Amino acid sequence: MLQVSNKKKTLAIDHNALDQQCINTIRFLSVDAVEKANSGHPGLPLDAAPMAYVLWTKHLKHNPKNPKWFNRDRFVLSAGHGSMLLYSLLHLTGYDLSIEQIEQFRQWKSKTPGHPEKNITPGVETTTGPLGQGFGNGVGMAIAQAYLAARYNKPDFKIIDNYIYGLVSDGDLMEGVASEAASLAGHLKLGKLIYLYDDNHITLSASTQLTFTEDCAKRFEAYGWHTISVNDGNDTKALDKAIQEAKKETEKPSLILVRTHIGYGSPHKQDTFEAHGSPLGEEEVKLTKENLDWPTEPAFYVPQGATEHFRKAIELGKKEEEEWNTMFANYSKKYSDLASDLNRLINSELPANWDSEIPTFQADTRGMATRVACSKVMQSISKHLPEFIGGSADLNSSTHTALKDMGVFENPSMKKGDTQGAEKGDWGYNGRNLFFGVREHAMGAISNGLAAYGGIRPYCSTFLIFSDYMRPAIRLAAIMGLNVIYIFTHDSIALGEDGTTHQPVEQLISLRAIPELTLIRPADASETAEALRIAITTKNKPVALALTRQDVPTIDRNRFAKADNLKYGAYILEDVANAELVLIASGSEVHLIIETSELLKKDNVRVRLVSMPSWELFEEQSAEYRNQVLPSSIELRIAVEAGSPIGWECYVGAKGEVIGIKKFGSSAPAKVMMQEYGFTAKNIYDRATTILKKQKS
Ligand SMILES: Cc1ncc(C[n+]2csc(CCOP(=O)(O)OP(=O)(O)O)c2C)c(N)n1
Repeated sequence: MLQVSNKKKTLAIDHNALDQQCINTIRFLSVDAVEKANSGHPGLPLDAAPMAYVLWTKHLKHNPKNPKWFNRDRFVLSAGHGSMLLYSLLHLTGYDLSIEQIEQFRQWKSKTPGHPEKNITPGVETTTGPLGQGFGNGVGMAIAQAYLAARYNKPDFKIIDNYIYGLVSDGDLMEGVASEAASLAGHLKLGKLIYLYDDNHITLSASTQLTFTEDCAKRFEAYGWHTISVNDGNDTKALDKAIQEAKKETEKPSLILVRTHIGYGSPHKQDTFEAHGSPLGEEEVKLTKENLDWPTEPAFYVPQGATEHFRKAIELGKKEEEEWNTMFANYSKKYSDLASDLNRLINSELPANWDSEIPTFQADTRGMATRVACSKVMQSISKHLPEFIGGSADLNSSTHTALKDMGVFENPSMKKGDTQGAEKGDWGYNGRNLFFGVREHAMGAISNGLAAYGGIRPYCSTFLIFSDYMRPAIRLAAIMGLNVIYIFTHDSIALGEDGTTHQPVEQLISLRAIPELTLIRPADASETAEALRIAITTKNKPVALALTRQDVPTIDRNRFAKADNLKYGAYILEDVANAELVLIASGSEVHLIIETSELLKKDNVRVRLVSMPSWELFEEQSAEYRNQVLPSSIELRIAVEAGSPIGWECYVGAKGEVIGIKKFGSSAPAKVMMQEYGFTAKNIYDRATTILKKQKS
């Protein structure tokens, strides 16, 4: 019988002694690691250890010796600040995470960073820490699960058969992104999604009484979720029963609301925000250990019995994976095409013919918007790539990102309806068009989950201006190296009449500021095709495309350099012997520099034209190549881009100029906007003439 002596007494529960020992092992490994690092969050592991223990030892299907086994259950610690809870579980159940790594919590180059990071710690499915993101990631994983199951399972073979579990906190549920994602998950009836809510009534600096008093069960029921309440977070039997019930509910995602007490067992800090994010302190650690009948010495104590119990996961996981491998082998015999296709997806490989139907675009002075060209290319590749699924935040008719005839990812009880993109094809979990609704932030977080699950190449789309609504998720995709493709259209003030609020100015540079994200702003239909080729073939990195709303000419590639030079990030579009001036541009402004060069040629100015669709791709090239395109010997350079000029200085040099935008846009037709903001061949010509004169004088 465990009796906790503290100011707010919690219920005394009869625990099985081994369970109790294991739970306390999780608790005190976490507490000791935080103490040693002198930094971290002990409160959550102390309160959530019982639910995590029940989930990980009685339900979670995983193979600690092969964290990448495809049919494993996924576990998302959305409350990433509780990272030590996850590291304790990974260490104890036998992942490649030694006790030394636990002792190195939060230290330079350890495998136990402050918040969980995919690719650093084996078994961490997604990088969390920014609250709410993990919640959205789990929804994405559940969509990926449902899609792949619908596509590859057969009545006699449940090849894709796993759950997505998550641990979410007050902070997670307060964040808007979680509400967006929860609303969609409920609508989609994602029955394989099960979240445990650590309902401890305390956040970082206060009690939730000040900020978060709604009835969460009712809120989630209204979203279409199945909810279960567990009144005592230490009641392992009730927790087990709740998870069992949640697994039985196949048509709704489940939220298990578990009433816990932050910093459980700490005589002076339980139920206070002081337990949230600072070490308990030496004396309080001692008192807490005594209070929970735990030896005060040594630190990082793991009883032999607990190790043996947790490590059963290794044998069990091995057996489960072997059984699955046998099933897969039989599946391969009966459904060889499906099996090899799925294998290809799991290994992130492309089929040989994936790009065989990408159109070639002929020179055309009227041309087409790059968003339209992108749509054409997407249609041409989508039939070869079942892993290519995605959608927009209610902007299909503007971004043109629907995959024609590829169906709609919907809960199977939905009747076909009006989609504005009028996609034919199946409606159900095998549909390939995702309708995110007007939920950009969740779209970003869900796309990360789709990519993190594996087997999927997700794309998502909205206007470039609303990339701001997705930024936290884009940043995490970049940190994780996830293959998400962002299709941002209406990429400049040239979108016209929608006006100031819709016209991006600082968005291109703010995306370029995100490390490990490749941004491509193609100039015409041909460059757009190449940009998509890069997006699909890029491994372990997100790629964003910035596309025009307005038509742009399709460049004559017999006269100008070939569009496949886009892969170098910047390339010489047209050259002349002994060039004295370089005009550089991206996207729609490339056509302006072409026009300008005609004017300058009449004055016998020797102009080199450079198309620069991607800074990041250019920076990947050798110094030699970069110097060949933008040689230091040509000091007069003008860069033109209908966006913030910030950053272009390094490409134009001290004597160069940037024609960009330093203020917000305005509401007017596209042509007027471009004219008023100086994006005319005449203005570029005048600026060029001025700097040429200055140099000669
Ligand atoms: C988006 C975001 N905002 C703020 C923070 C800083 N932060 C970390 S934990 C936390 C609140 C913690 O409350 P809760 O989620 O209930 O966790 P608990 O106190 O129970 O550990 C905050 C504000 C964050 N990690 N992410």
